[in-house]
Amino acid sequence: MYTLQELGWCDFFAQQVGDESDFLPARVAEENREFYRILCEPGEFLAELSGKLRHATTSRADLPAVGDWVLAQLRPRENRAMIHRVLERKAKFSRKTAGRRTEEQIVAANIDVLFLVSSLNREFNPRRIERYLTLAWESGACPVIVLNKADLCENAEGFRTEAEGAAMGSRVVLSSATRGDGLAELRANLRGGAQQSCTTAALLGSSGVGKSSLINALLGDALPEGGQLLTQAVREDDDRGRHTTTSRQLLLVPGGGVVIDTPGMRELQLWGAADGIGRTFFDIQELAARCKFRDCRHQSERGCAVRAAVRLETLDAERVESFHKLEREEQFLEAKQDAALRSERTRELRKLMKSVNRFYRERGR
Ligand SMILES: Nc1nc2c(ncn2[C@@H]2O[C@H](COP(=O)(O)OP(=O)(O)OP(=O)(O)O)[C@@H](O)[C@H]2O)c(=O)[nH]1
Ligand SMILES: [Mg+2]
Ligand SMILES: [Zn+2]
Repeated sequence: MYTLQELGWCDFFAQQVGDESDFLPARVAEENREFYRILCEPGEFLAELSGKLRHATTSRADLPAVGDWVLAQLRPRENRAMIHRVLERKAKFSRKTAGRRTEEQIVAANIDVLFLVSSLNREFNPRRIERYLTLAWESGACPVIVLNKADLCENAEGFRTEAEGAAMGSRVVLSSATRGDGLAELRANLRGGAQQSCTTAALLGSSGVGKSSLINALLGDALPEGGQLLTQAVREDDDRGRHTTTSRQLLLVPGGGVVIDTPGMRELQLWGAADGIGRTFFDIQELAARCKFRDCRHQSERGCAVRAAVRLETLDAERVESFHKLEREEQFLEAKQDAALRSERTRELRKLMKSVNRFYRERGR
């Protein structure tokens, strides 16, 4: 049994529900091909999409994702349910689907906070933090940088300073899932501000940084025996993880808050991140406004304020490189999206032409 509040329900979702009294609001806790594990007031159910909903969806992003609120019809005796509608999302963290397809993949829906987790060993990389931040700003959720495994590191404060350089004002938390550092701070972020509903946080980061370990530590005694999330030692030669978590999962934290565990991502490609780049690199944007030429590309132009800042060492050259790289990636993606849209239109036009031709042919008979 759950209350809607502890699952993260709020007015934003309530307002979307009309006179649909046959249906109950439920939250997607896990997704596995065509099956969904959903949580609602009466408990936990295994759900499928209704035929109508399946037919109405045109892209993968329209299908329910972990964290989504849906309207479902229950068959309590069988513990099964049918999903009829996906409610509009308050926020979503998306990336480009891994591989060659130009398609959006929703990593987590309706999140308020994103814990961007790194670990304080060879995995630590401010450039990766910038990439995560860029997508995080695009999501509508508030990013918090988490530097885990502080217990393994003698110079944790040094790492914090370096991370703060990439974070541009976002909060940075030092944590240790094994020793317990920072857990209170993470919990505080889950209690949220004035809103009456509970906060939802997703943990994102490379494999092996300790996302599942942090969740186990946050859930503590609330986990049933044997109910701990699976964790696994990292490879010794390079500190990388072994992709232990394989599917996304939503869990409730005792004392309030909802967390989403995610599998470590091998590639995090941008998806519609033009604004996110602007926010992540607002120091560079501000400098760019002072360049002599309005279309300055900060390469070798005269009067470039960005290059001047690099020369004066008030701006990190690698950060500028990271900015250029993400911008190029974003432009490339936009061009590909345009191409995909154009070929879609061409297909539609061809279909239309065929039916027009048929019409005239038949009339001419
Ligand atoms: N010393 C130390 N080890 C940690 C800490 N957090 C996690 N670990 C260890 O790091 C390894 C990887 O942790 P996981 O929690 O499985 O990492 P993950 O981020 O969930 O990895 P994926 O599921 O593969 O994405 C495990 O052996 C953990 O025990 C920490 O704060 N300190
Ligand atoms: Mg994991
Ligand atoms: Zn410039």
